[in-house]
Order: sequence, then C-alpha cells, then structure tokens
Amino acid sequence: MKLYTHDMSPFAARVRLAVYAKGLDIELATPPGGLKSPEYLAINPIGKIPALVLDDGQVIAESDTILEYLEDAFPQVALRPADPKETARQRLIARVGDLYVAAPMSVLFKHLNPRVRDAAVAEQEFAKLEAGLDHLDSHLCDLKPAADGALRLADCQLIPMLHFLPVIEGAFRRPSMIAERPNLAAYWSRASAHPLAVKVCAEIDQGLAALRAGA
Ligand SMILES: N[C@@H](CCC(=O)N[C@@H](CS)C(=O)NCC(=O)O)C(=O)O
Repeated sequence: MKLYTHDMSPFAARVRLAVYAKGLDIELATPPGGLKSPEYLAINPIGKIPALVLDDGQVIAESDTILEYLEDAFPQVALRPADPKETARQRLIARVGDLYVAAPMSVLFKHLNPRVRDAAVAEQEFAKLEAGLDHLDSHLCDLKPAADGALRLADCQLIPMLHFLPVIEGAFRRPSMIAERPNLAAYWSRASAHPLAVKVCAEIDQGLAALRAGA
C-alpha cells in the first residue's frame, strides 16, 4: 500500500497517525509532479492529499474514508471504541471538527499573508472558527482524552488540526483559542503529549519549516 502525503498536511497527518498507531507497513510518498500534475490526477482526480493506493490498485481518497478503511481492514489495534454510543460520539467530534473547524481554518490558511489578505473574509471565517471550537468545547462533544490514554479515530482527526491553530493565531496576532476553552484545553494538554501526537506534530512543523524556506 502507498499513502500519498505531505509532512505539513493536517489531513494527511491524520492518516499517518492511524498508520503509526496500527504499526502498518505503508509506503509514504509525495504526489508525483505535485497535486495537480496529470500523473497525480490520474491517481486521485480530486487533486488532494491524502490518497491511499491499495496493493490491487484501488485508490481511496478523503482522510475520513481512509481512516475508516484502515480501521475495518486492520482492526488488531483498534482506534474505534467497541461501544456504539462512544463510536457515535467519536464520529460526531470528527464531523464537528471537519465541518466547523477545519473548513474555516482552510480558508484562513489562504489569508495568512497580510499583504494579500481580505480582512472582511478573514473576520467572517474567524467567527465560524470560534463557533466551531465552541462546539468542540461543549457538552455535545464531551471532549475527553481516552481513559486508557490510547489514540482513537477522533484524536487522529483533531490532533493535527489543533496543532495548526497557533500558525493561524500567530499570523493574525490573536490569542490562543484553545486556552480560552476549558474542555478543549484539558483535552489538548493530554492529547498533544501522546508520543505519536508528538511525532506527527514534529513532522507538520518540519513541513511548515520547509514551506517557509521555499522548499
Ligand atoms: N476533505 C479532504 C481535504 C484534503 C485537503 O484539503 N488536503 C489539502 C492538503 S492539507 C490539499 O490537498 N489541498 C490541495 C487543494 O486543495 O488543491 C480530506 O479530508 O482528505
């Protein structure tokens, strides 16, 4: 199996977290010729990472679909809780994270540079992001690290995204949005200390440093 990924991508980092947690032997590769090259579009017409290519050639795109596939195909190290109610909560956390946190973050990422920033769009997206983080902090998500300290699918989805928040806060000179939310802050202080979270966040930082250096 081959995973198309990039160190910096929080969506690809989700999948790498699951791959590391499950101890899977999956080749990591960057898209040949870049994300929009004919060669990569022939593999993943969506033109985004991550994409997983199975040994029989089947391509699975979209990080949440890849995570679910890996969980179904390699359940030996389980990242999905056995209890259906807990699974529903984990899926809800992941979905809230995708729809209401990752979405505005992706827009804000395009406005990091103050010289080409649309301040009105940024303001709107910050309002959406703050609301999304409030949802994660609320009773609805009941965000807590696993009692046994193990990683779960929702952790794989949240950790790279939350690690990215300071990049956005720094560019817009905003205070920590995690620190302002007690449940999220308690979750993050535990989740970010997991050795695989430390590993994958270091990879993201390495990717960001390479981007800033113009690599
Ligand atoms: N919904 C997709 C989002 C993936 C995504 O946006 N990946 C970014 C890298 S972090 C990308 O490939 N962007 C290229 C583009 O949007 O053209 C997923 O969950 O896999």
